[in-house]
Amino acid sequence: MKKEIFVTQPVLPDLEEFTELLKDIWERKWLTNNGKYHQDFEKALADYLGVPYISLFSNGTLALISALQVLNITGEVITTPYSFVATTHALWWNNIKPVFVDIEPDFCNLDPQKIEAAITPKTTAILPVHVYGNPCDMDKIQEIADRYGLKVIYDAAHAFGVKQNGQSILNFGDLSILSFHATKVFNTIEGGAIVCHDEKTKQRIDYLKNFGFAGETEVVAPGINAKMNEIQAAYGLLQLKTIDKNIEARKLIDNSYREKLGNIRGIHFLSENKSLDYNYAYFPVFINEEEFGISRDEVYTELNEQGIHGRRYFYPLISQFPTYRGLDSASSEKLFVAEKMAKEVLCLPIYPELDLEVINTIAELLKKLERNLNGNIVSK
Ligand code: T4K
Repeated sequence: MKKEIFVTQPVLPDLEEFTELLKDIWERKWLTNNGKYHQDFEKALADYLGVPYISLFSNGTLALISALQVLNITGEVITTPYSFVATTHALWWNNIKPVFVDIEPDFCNLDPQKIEAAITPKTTAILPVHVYGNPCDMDKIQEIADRYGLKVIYDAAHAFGVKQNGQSILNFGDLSILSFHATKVFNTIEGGAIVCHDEKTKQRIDYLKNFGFAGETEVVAPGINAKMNEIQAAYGLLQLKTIDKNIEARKLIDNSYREKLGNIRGIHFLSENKSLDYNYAYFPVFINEEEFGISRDEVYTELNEQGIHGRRYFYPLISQFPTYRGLDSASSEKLFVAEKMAKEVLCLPIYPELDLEVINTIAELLKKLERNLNGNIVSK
């Protein structure tokens, strides 16, 4: 039977080392609520990422929902339609109106040139996403935010460990959130975090993720329960041991895709950003039907039939889902670039243990599928 290849596969920590930590947790009987491993993991993570303060969460979505509460965001928030639904859902759960703004074609991030036109008296914040781990134009976004008195919360779910000119991109904006879901570059099975710049804000985040408790009998805010437990924190501590090696392995795969698919007409990649320490979270290709001869969906189906399961991240656009499609900002003509990218994108498998042979198989298949402009299959 052919082995099924998925878009990603999680890396797990060494089972024996994890078992040792589990034995310790079993003895301690301290399972959650800011235990030893939670504290150790927070410190180790802040250190690894090069950020001053980080608060662990049970997942990235709760981190996002809570980040909006931390800054008391209300009214309207400018965001991107080209992301995972959780980005906009976090606004919805806070009773905030999402205002979609188009993306730029180089990295599929929110287009700063189009933000100002979407600002109204009700706008309180900007919620951009570092899509696929590539940084947004953070200087321009901050300039606009400062001019209009807006907060900036980065959805950095894909951006674990990414540095620009040697500086963690998590240090930009007012807050950044991370996801440690099983499908991410760095996983704690489920998990997430908020990165902030000062101790007071960290304190508020920590109250909010623990029902608002500031002491045994004192509740300072209508908080939620979004704490990471000890087992996940211990698992996360072990994951830090191999993360560099895993990112290095992803880099090889990225390079190999670029080399093997680079000269197929109609297959495009995102630009390479030379100022980055990148994490190679995803490998999106964009299939231009006119140039390639067949559509992205046909390629997606063909690959699936060969047992290679790419994913169309991010199609459909969030603005096309029933909850959001009635919004003025969801109309197609305003989201031209996002619609084009969503129609063309296919994220190919990338994970440290991926057999490099799979890349050859994908390259061969794409070459077979590529048609010349008269509709004939190009013979190779
Ligand atoms: N913001 C952004 C920009 C995000 O991308 C996300 C999450 C969030 C916020 C929210 O963060 P979290 O609350 O999730 O922490 C996946 C993930 O579930 C989701 O975390 C992620 N973004 C999104 C981009 O991708 P699906 O529905 O595509 O996952 P699924 O289950 O189809 O998994 C994809 C493939 O991964 C599977 O075909 C096989 C493989 N896989 C998956 C799991 C769960 C494994 O091999 N092992 C596993 O345990 O959403």
